Formats: sequence, C-alpha cells, structure tokens
Amino acid sequence: MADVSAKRQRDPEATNESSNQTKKAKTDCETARGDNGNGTNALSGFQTTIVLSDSAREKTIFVHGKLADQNAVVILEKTPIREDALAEIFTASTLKLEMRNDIYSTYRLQAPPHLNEIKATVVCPATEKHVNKYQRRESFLVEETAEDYQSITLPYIQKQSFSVQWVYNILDKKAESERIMFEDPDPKLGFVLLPDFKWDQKQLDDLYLIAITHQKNIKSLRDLTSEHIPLLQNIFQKAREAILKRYSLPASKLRVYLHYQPSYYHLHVHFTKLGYDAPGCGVERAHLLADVIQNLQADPNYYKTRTLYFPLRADDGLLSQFKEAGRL
Ligand code: DD3
Repeated sequence: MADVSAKRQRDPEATNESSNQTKKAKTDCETARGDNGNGTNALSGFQTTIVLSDSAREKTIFVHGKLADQNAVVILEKTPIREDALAEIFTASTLKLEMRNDIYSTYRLQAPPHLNEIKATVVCPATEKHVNKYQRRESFLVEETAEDYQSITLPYIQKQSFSVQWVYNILDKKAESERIMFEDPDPKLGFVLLPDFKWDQKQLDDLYLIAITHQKNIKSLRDLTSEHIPLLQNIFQKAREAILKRYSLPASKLRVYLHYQPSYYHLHVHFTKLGYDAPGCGVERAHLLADVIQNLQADPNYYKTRTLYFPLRADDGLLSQFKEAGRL
C-alpha cells in the first residue's frame, strides 16, 4: 500500500491508466497471464501485500499484491453451487463427518475439483484507484445540483481522464469478441451486449450483462436528453429480446438500469436478474432504464437540470471536490 501512494506523489499521472508507464508495465503482467502448463500458474508468483476486504457472506476476498513486480489486485470468489452439479456432488465427493446430534449431522464435503472452482479476477497493473476501490470504506450521500455538475463533477472527470480503453477494445473487437452476446452495429443507435466481468455465466441466478453504446461521446446519465430516447429504447428492446432468446429470461425477470455515478464514463446499461442483489443496484445508485426513458419523454432536459443523489466512498477524489466546494 505504502508504495502505491509513494508512486502517486512522485507521479501525479500514476492513476492515468493510459500513461506510458502503465502501457509498458502491461507487458510484464501479460507474461504472468494464463496457465504456464508446467504445474505453475499465472498467479503462482503473486505476493500478497494486504487483504483489501473480504466477506464471509459473499465468499469473496480482495487482495493487493505484486505480480511480476507490478501492483496487482486479485479478486477470489467461490462460485454458486449449480443444480446440474448436484448428482455428481452427491455421488463423487468424499465426506468427513463433523458431528451428529439427534436428527442433525454436519459434514465436510470435498467435491471433485472441477465442481470446486474459485473465480479469480486479476487487475494488473493495478492503479491506486483500483486498490482503493476494493478497500472497505465508509460512503457519503452527495447531492449534486445541475450547477454542481458543471462546476465540480464535470471538471473533475475531465481532469482525471479515466481510461475506457477496455471499452474501446470491446467495441473494436480487440478483446472479449467471443463473449459478445448480441450486437447492433448502428453507429448512432447501436450497442454491444456482453456478460459483465462479475458474472461467470455458469448459472442464471447472478446473471449480469452490460450493453455498451457504440456512440463514444455520452459520458453518463447527465449527458442524456430527449435526443437519446431512440438509442435507449433500442437498447431496452433489443437487449431484452436477445436475453429472452439466449437465456429464456423474460423482461419480468430483469432489472435494467444505469448507474450514477458510473464506474466508467462511457454510456452503458446494466442487466441483472431480479432477485440477485447485484452490487450497485440499490436506490442510491441505480436508475431504471424505463424511468430514464419516461423522464426524458416528460422533460427533454430532465437529467441536465435535476439534482441527482449518489454515494461516494470516503477515498473518492470527487468527494474531496464536493467538500472543498462546501457542498458536504
Ligand atoms: C473494472 C469496471 C471495469 C476492475 C474490474 C473491473 N465487464 C471491466 C475490463 C473489462 C469489465 C467489465 C475495473 C474492465 Cl474487476 C477494474 O470493468 C471488462 N469486461 N465490467 C467486461 N465484460
């Protein structure tokens, strides 16, 4: 951790993911990617610095460390037990009795390795922002008027120039092209629909897809006006159709929404399964796409003029900007 903040002091651009330094570092991490096929693996050289957060309930752990001399964040998550694996779990596992009492007994069950996977997500090289993001922090609700957006938020996000290179890689088929589930290539109304990182696609319970617009100049909800209604309706309709076709999930089982603030400033829409308590689906951050469309129909400048509320983490640079402006 200490070296991350030290790096920042020396190099104010250290959080800019598209900096040359980061580009060079990427190749070092690249060699650490994938299975080496000789018993070692991409993560065998990972040196843990600190556990950023963990959750027994969510069965996750977020770890900061070094991978090939670069800062890295590794996220480990136990995957849900699938119904279609049950037969094999019951027949092919070994059981160790822990205790027996009356009609109750508990065991430690060791499932066959292929049914006992842990999903691992690696961010390397990780910026200070990535490291901060996964640290448990208090958050604060911010009230952002239209003027606050112009004088505080917009200058902040422009100055940060958050890299959305990974989004462009998806749109340009330079990454994840085989994961694309549906695409409407229209430059104005089009989008790409694909599984979010958070979803391993093994079970529908935690279905999480994102629709990323081909238009590159829409940063967030705040940029939307009535002129974007056709785009939003197109995404709403075609993505739900594609999800029905592919996963047999009807619109009545889907939560379709935008985040404000988003985690990246390129317009995208979240599709999660109703009943899955997806991170960021709470009222303080999620705006239902159906509501967004209706609000724009009622008032073309709804999102340009309304006061919007959202939570910011204690370590978020934008929060400091709101504090400095005396808005918190
Ligand atoms: C991200 C928000 C961003 C760490 C992590 C995720 N879905 C992504 C790159 C490719 C993707 C995503 C930033 C980054 Cl774990 C830092 O998300 C992604 N590809 N959410 C997909 N399909």
